[in-house]
Amino acid sequence: MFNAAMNFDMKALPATIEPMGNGHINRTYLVTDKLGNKYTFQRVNDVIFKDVPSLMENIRMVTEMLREKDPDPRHSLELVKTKDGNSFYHDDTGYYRMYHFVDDSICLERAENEDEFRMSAEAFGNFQNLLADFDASRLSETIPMFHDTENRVKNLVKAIEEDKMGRLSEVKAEVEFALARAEEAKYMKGLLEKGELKLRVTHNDTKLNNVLFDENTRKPICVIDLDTIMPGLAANDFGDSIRFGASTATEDELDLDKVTMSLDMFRAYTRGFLSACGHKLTAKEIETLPMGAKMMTYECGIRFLTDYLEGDVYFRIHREKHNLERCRTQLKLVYDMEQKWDKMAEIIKEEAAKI
Ligand code: ADP
Ligand code: GN1
Ligand code: MG
Repeated sequence: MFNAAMNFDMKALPATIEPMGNGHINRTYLVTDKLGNKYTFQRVNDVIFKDVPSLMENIRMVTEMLREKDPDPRHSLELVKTKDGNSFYHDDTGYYRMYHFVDDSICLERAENEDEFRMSAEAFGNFQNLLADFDASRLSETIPMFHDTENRVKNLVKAIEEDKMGRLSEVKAEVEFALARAEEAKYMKGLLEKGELKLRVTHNDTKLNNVLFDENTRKPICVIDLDTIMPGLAANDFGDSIRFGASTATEDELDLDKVTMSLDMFRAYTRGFLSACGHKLTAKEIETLPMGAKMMTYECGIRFLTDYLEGDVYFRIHREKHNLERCRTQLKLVYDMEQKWDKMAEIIKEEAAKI
């Protein structure tokens, strides 16, 4: 890591490198140089992201645009270039990038209260506003069909048929639950194809730990994890946040009785999101927000299940059945949303009336 870090144009030589964060995809480190300056240093997962140079070009363009619109250095990520002026470094150990560390920032795995969650919604809603006039044709698709839920079902069916690890017999209940909802997986795509929903430039990975908060004020300062900025649906950005942040437990909670979708958190997020970007959304986009929540949760559940069946090749795991445990929380949340469906729709209506 030291060798790779040495290629970046830091203010002094690197002194320490320590692992940081809880992302499932990249390897993230905190680098401190000999003058005490801090940097976020990442090895980008090039198994998942097949074209890292194009991905880094997306990030370069987007971070430059964000910086033009809001020059406060704490409000957007800023790449540290390599000594020869590139936005990433590549050698036979992988692809690396570096950002200036955002001072006095923390990442939250759980919101402590509704206010914090509402503020994270404002951060993601504003982020979507800032990207609204970004020309989508300049962006590469970093993971094809990323939120094509129907295709995610196809991948699950393939994993079931192959049963590479011989794990299928252990996950019969999860498979049955997932496949019983396969038709619904086509719903959002159907609306898009009929022209009832539109593509926007979206973040696509809006979990709470992809926003940096100020450690003193506990207010959001900066949206991070820009790897999946691509054309997408507003309801999916809304929904992925609900999936993670409105849950009453962590993504890998073992006691499923603890896992429910909090309607109070759902309302708080809705309020924040609509206050930030609701005026730009069509009536159909607003109406489909609950479906975005359900589909992002369902999709994430079946992605964890597929990965478990395929031998844990995508998401980083920390224990043997981690992906299965994560899958179970997501499917429990889907079930809980189904019980609360009418209430969710009502909350959306009530909050939309206030915009
Ligand atoms: P991944 O795709 O693996 O999630 P991220 O870019 O989201 O990669 O970084 C992984 C994690 O590292 C984040 O969820 C967060 O916990 C932590 N992290 C990244 N950048 C910072 C930062 N500037 N300050 C504090 N934590 C950070
Ligand atoms: C991954 O990169 P990270 O850890 O923020 C994943 C998301 C999933 C999430 C589940 C590029 O997010 O799509 O929703 O895990 N990111 C990618 O926690 O696949
Ligand atoms: Mg992340």
